[in-house]
Amino acid sequence: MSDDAALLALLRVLEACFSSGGPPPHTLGLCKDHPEWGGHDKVFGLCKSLQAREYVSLKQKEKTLWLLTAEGERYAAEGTPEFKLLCWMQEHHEAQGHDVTSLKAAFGADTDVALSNAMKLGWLKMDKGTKRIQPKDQGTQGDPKIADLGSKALQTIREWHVKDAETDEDTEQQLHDMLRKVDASKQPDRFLQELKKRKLVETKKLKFCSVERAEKFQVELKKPLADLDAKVIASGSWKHQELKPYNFFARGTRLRRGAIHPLMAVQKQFKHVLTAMGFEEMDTNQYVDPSFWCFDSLFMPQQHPARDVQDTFFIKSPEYANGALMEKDYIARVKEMHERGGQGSIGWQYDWSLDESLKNIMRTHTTSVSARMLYQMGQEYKKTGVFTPKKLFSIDRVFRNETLDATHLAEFHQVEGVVAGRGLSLGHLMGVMNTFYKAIGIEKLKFKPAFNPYTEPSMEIFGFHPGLSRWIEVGNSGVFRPEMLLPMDLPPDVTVIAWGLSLERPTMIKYGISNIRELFGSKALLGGV
Ligand code: FB9
Repeated sequence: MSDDAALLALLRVLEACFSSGGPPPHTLGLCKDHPEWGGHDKVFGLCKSLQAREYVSLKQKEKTLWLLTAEGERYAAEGTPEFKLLCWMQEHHEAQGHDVTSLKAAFGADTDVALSNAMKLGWLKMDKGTKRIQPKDQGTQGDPKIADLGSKALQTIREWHVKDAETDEDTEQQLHDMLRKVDASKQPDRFLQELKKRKLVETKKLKFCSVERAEKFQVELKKPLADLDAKVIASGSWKHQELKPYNFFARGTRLRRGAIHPLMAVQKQFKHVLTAMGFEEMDTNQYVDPSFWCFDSLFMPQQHPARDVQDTFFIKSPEYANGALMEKDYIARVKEMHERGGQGSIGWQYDWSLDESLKNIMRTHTTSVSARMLYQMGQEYKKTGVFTPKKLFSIDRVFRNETLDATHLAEFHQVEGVVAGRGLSLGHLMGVMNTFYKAIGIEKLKFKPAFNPYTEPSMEIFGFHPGLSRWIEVGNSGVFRPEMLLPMDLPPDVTVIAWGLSLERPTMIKYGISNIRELFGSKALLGGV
């Protein structure tokens, strides 16, 4: 039956109810009298629809229903286990009584609950010496002298529930009266609670409503005019039609539109925090770098495992950077520092190769950009004799030849903060990181000594995440080595502190993403987060 047909049928029935002068009809009775309308939920919906047209007014009501559980249905159909056990024991009479083991073997899984309830009901007695059990009253087969009132009570509740679900009256008192007839020795409400405790019955709240005539009630479905177009206005037909009230609270059509990528949302937050801390953003739009800036300028020896193909993407063409574009004196100072050290360092004591340093790679960290910036600061100092302290940051893609898994891709976005100034120490570094991480929601930090090839000392950073309620690794940090800074011609008392983290890890935590692949490609969770 279509909704309009059902609505018209309902209107006719309501017309008859309202005209009869009787009590207002309710959805339970309407549903019982008209099963063809598709059940109570459907009838409830039809009445709501008539209420929206101001044809009727609805009064929401609620009642508690008692109904049988699956176990209760079984006991109502087959009898309670305690009654069945009593009958079995009377049929299999043993003068000495029965031991529990033989009862379990003969009676099965229900034995424990049967014994416990039969003892409570006083149907059985146990010999204190032998622990053997037998019926107090040895009835005869077919006449156990005892009635299975539990099962009868369940049958009563089951039959009552069918009627109860169709009336709007509060029928619990009538149910009590019927249970008194089953077992006058029990208080009905206690009887019900006992059955509920044994999970044989349960209660359910039933919501329904009474239906009363409203101002615009009529036994026809006039569709209020929803769209006023030129034709309707010109013809004047709108004058004879009901206009649908304007719903100022209707939600607008959800527009399919773009969404800020989660990574970009977090990047924006981090940039805001770092800028507010006085950091300037470095120019990081060069993904391909000569190994020199990623490794050699950071005093990373050319044998370092991070420079293997297992960890780094080498560019096939052009395989080498143009060395002529780089300042020869600086390269010579880097070569000297790697081979023989100087100014207190013994260097790495190997034959440093220019060709190796000119191999082009996908940058493995944005620290290569930090190195370029620090070198420029050194050149500025050399030229002007003035050193200007700086706070710099970078957030951009870096590339690692990693084994891919749920938390690692061949690239990630590195966040790096760098502070160059005279006499900076680990204490300054801890202070800067406390400020930064507090601003992104990590109030408590712990620092663990670590090793980085280009910083000494170095620290792993751990933060207590309030949402995860546990400590997590939140980055790495350190003081750039003098062997990295001195070849840049920076003043000898200038130290540089730095720290790094990723964008992906905080983003995955923030948006509850467990697989990093959900952040990229066609599966990226854009509108969903
Ligand atoms: O981001 C990381 N964890 C993290 C960061 C922020 C965060 O925010 C909270 C919700 C608010 C939560 C977690 N990590 C660094 C730690 C781990 O995820 C780690 O397993 C993965 N690390 C990456 C390296 O993977 C190859 C994250 C990435 C990382 C590690 C170190 C640096 C940069 C990125 C660095 C550095 C550095 C050190 C010294 C000087 C200059 C730069």
